[in-house]
Amino acid sequence: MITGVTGQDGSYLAKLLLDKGYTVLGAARRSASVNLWRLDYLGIRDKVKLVPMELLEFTNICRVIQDNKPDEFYNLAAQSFVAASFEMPLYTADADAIAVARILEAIRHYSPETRFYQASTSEMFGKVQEVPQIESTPFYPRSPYGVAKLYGHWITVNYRESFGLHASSGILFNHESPLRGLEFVTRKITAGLANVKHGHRSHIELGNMDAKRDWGFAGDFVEGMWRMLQQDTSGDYVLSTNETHTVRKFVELAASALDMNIEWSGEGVDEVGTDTKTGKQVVTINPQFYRPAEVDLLIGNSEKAQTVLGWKRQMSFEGLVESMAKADNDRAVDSSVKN
Ligand code: NAP
Ligand code: F7E
Repeated sequence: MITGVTGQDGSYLAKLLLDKGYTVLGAARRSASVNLWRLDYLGIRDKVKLVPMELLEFTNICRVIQDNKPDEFYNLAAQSFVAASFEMPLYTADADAIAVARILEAIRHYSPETRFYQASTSEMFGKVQEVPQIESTPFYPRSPYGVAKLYGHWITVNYRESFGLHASSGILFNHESPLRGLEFVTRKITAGLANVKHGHRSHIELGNMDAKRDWGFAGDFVEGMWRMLQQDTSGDYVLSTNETHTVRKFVELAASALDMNIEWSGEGVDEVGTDTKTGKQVVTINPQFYRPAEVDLLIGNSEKAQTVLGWKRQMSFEGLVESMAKADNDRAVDSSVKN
């Protein structure tokens, strides 16, 4: 069972498990029109059995777990956009923190043999206390999202230690793909620049260009999630690429994959990126995209995952940016994406 099956990671994980011969129950919240475009993109829409599940509704979670008693339960559903968490701190706490306790309680009572995976995050390191970050690095979250996820992490550890559940927490650094949501900076850049290239828009507006992230490919990271649940004992694992790059660097590589060449001028809110091939200003800064508190630098060390799980990322940073830019170029050609 996968919660968040309609999201980026949920869809890649569903594909991985189906390819391994699993029966996949995809827990999705009720909506007037359930968002299945990622499952369509991967060609698995008809292979995933959708089960209605709302993170905020304990009775719903209990019934679903009692009825299905899944062998493995991956909790990927969340309000996952950091910027939105500053506007919706209470909802984010309910969906990203308390919901984890709801699920663990239901597993404890109705299906204690179920192996549980919690989608924890490098955002818990926030204002980093050491470089690079590993499993034992002290946490210092910088957003309501990071704070909520920290509860989700520790309640997972606590149910493992208190009740003997096979409950693992994956502390995952940023992972992206052509299926990333459009509000996250990577997809905003690749979709935005592809649409600039094809004349659907004039430029893109970004926030903090100096932020550094450890960006990997989502398809590699879901493999690590699965490996965690195949271990005899549960635990906590960092998954990362062990490299870090600025947002500015991501823009440069995406532009290059789209046959553009960015030259920077100005500083801070006056910084501008010009495509030297057309002479047009294609990147400007809008302080609206700055955050009340920022995570300036993330870089992980996934040595434990490599040693214990035999996990290592496969796709390079450059390959990731190129694959996202190419996918968005194709989408922009048929002009169906205007973001
Ligand atoms: P995503 O694309 O934003 O997907 C989030 C999923 O959660 C969607 O399927 C969404 O359903 C579902 N959801 C949200 N609120 C819900 C609710 N109240 N009840 C039921 N379902 C709900 O996120 P992602 O990038 O795949 O990330 C997967 C998980 O990993 C998240 O928990 C995220 O916080 C965590 N994480 C992500 C990264 C990363 O870099 N991607 C890194 C570390 C941790 P709808 O389709 O209906 O909106
Ligand atoms: O921001 C900066 C922004 O929104 C990355 C989620 O999956 O990974 C993700 O969280 C950086 C930040 O991702 C814009 O300030 C500049 O420093 O793509 P993002 P995130 O906040 O790192 C973690 C690991 C998760 O767990 C989360 O669920 O880019 N930035 N300009 C911008 N960010 C956005 N979104 N938009 C901009 O215009």
